[in-house]
Amino acid sequence: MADLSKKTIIIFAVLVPMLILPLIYISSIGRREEKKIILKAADDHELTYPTTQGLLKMAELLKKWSHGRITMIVYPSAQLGSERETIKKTRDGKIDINRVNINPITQIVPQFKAFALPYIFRSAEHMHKVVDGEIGKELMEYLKKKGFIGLGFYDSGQRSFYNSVRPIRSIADLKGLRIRVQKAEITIDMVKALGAIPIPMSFEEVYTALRTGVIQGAENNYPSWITKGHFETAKYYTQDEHSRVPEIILFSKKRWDTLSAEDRELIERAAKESIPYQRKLWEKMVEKSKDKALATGCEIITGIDKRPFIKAMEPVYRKHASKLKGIVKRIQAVR
Ligand code: GTR
Repeated sequence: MADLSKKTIIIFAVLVPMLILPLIYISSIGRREEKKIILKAADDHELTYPTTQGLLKMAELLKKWSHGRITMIVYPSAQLGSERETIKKTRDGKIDINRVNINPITQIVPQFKAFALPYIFRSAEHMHKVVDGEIGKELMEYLKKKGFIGLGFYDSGQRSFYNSVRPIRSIADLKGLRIRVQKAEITIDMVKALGAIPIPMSFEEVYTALRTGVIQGAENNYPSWITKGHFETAKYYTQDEHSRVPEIILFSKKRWDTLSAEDRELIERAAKESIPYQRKLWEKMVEKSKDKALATGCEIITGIDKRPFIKAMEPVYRKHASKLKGIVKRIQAVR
């Protein structure tokens, strides 16, 4: 009898762990794998551009902080589609993170027109105070109802006109020029108000359209003019600095809702930390782009009288700003 209970104890002591431990191990693998997260991120600029670099910084931080559990894969150069297409895909949960410009977002959340209005920001500092402050936070809330979480704003400098026909020194020089604009009502109206012909098309189409003469010019910041090769045809860049429309990091709300509170917090923190990094790179990139333009024989027109340009924007303000319920006044009051 004593022998039997001894045997039973041995059997239990050896066999039970032999059977149970592998089961515990297998189920723990399952749990670990379940927690692994892969995030797909889109940008329409190439790998070396400050916005893409900002996303790569985010990816690096997420990997480090999650000890390799969260992988963020950045797809540059519009590999996942044009800006408009990727915005739709982000809403549908097919892309998790998307860095886009605010101009196309104004078509989804009209309140963002406040950031796209011509000459609304006095300086980079003014813009940073507004977008990083209460007004920026308020506008992010509207995004949620449209399927997005806004994680922060990157710099995009100032947009100005460039073209292949003549140096633009006054509004009269813009008359009749076919100028590509982003697919946003506010940019279309701005170009019309200056007497030029707005031609909406995607960013990816601009290079060929300039070459073939479908358009004679476009408007963008210095880095985009250079990196996308537009300067090869459109050699005259006029620093009229009509807008300072920031970039935004969007997260798909569909995917967001599936993440744990801890992971959301990590993602928010990584995005936040990537912002000063991107902004620093931005300043350097602007200088580098100007140097390249001058070295390749482009003409940069500076010191123009901006007052007539500002005045010409009155109809754009009447149409787009009056519906913004005081946001414009609040932005102007930010010191
Ligand atoms: C750039 C912006 C791009 C895209 C582009 C455009 O400044 O970074 O994402 O919006 O302008 O004009 O389409």
